[in-house]
Amino acid sequence: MRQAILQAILCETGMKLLARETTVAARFTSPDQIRAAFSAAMSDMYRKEVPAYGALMELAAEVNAETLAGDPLLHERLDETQSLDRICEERHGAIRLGTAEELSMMRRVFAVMGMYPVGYYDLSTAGVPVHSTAFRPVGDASLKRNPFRVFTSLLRLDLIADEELREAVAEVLAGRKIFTQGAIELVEKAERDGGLDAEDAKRFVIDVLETFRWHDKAIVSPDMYKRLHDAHRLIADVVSFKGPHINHLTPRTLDIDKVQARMPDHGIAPKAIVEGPPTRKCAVLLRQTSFKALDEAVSFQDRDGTWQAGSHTARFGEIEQRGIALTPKGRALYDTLLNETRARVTPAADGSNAAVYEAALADVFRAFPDDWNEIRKAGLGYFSYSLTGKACAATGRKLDLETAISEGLIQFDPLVYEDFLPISAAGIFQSNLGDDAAQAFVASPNQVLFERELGATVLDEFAHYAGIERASIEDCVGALGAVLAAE
Ligand code: OOG
Ligand code: NI
Repeated sequence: MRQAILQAILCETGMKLLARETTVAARFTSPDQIRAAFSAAMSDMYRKEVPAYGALMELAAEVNAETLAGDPLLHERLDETQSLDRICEERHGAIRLGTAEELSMMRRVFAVMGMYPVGYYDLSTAGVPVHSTAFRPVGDASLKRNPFRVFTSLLRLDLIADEELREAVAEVLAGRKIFTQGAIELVEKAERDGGLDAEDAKRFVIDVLETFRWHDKAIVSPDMYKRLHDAHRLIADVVSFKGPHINHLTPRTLDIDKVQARMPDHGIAPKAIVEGPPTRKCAVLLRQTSFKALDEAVSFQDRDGTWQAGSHTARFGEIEQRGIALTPKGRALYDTLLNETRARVTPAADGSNAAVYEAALADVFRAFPDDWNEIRKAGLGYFSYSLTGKACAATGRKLDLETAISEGLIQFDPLVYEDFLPISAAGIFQSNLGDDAAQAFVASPNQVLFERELGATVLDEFAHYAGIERASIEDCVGALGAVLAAE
């Protein structure tokens, strides 16, 4: 039954993962293991390159330990539902790509690590000329093993009005190779053989890491950099370098307000406000804050071959707190309330009205229930159901879910939101691209174009959460030996 539901719910990519899990022979290193190794290697690299990231990781670990010590119940529930190990290991990163070829190759690279494109994010509405997806593990076991995600954006050349510039950009991008030959060969090998052995997996991690590395020598002239930068800072960031440097890595915290408040004590200047929903008892979706991008020394080669010193700002740090995944109904309520708040107070980039914004946010969000059972009963969030262990004479009995819950046979826990939020993402982009970076683009979501560039469809996040929820109910009912009555 569970298999049937999963088959109905998971799209193409998810199915490939399931098929793969059942066919992979023991001689291969599992995609989950490769992903965990890659995430750790990336974190080590970024920590060396951006020391403030290390400081933020330490701060997050300190706050997480304190939060758990102060709340034994939280400790117990986390252990049961998502595991502490997972939270300490957890992080996401982001990259920005220039061409469809880069994006589709990146999809194949991530697939070797068990990461699949989930969701479509249009950021043109928020003044950033990109559209994006998140590559992440999709199965429950894979997420538990290591939930590393990479928010991946593709530059929208079609949104650059200046035709001459558009052509110059296309020419620079066509000339660069962001993957090593070794990485390409290993991807082809993994696709052909159905996996990589331990030795190849190790080489794969080392080779793929090269694509994400920072380069302090630009591939464009100082003049070209200026033209790109004047068109949009993001365009300069995507086009001027040999590869799509990882631009941030984000640890997960259990108390983002504490981290935001303590950042200055650790020598980190946070952005003005925390993006996303307000502080609540029952955390929903995703709350994020970041520190400003560093001004880094970069050299540019002139036409006569001489190198000129300059600088570029791109890399920053971010922290996130994750809450429950919302249903379409819950998400619509979230979007309405966020829009209402922003119609009342638009947060200023300099932080001058941060307190007023936060008060308005808290006030408007009182319309969103702050109790798990209320959220569940109103159909606003997704939950995972499990047996409480209470003995029951349920065999053959017709049982509905609510009765099973009220009789104490079945319990529910919120499903963690594993994805991103476009308005928050735009706020994160803006805070590190510079406050003057937003430009008015014609709102033009184009998922069809994105999927063509990607060479695959993206997984629908809502269908995915609904499938996990439904499968957990079927499991409980099956284990109770009962027949779930229609409600
Ligand atoms: C991506 C910004 C989006 C998030 O956490 O919402 C993001 C970028 O700056 O490239 O990472
Ligand atoms: Ni991020």
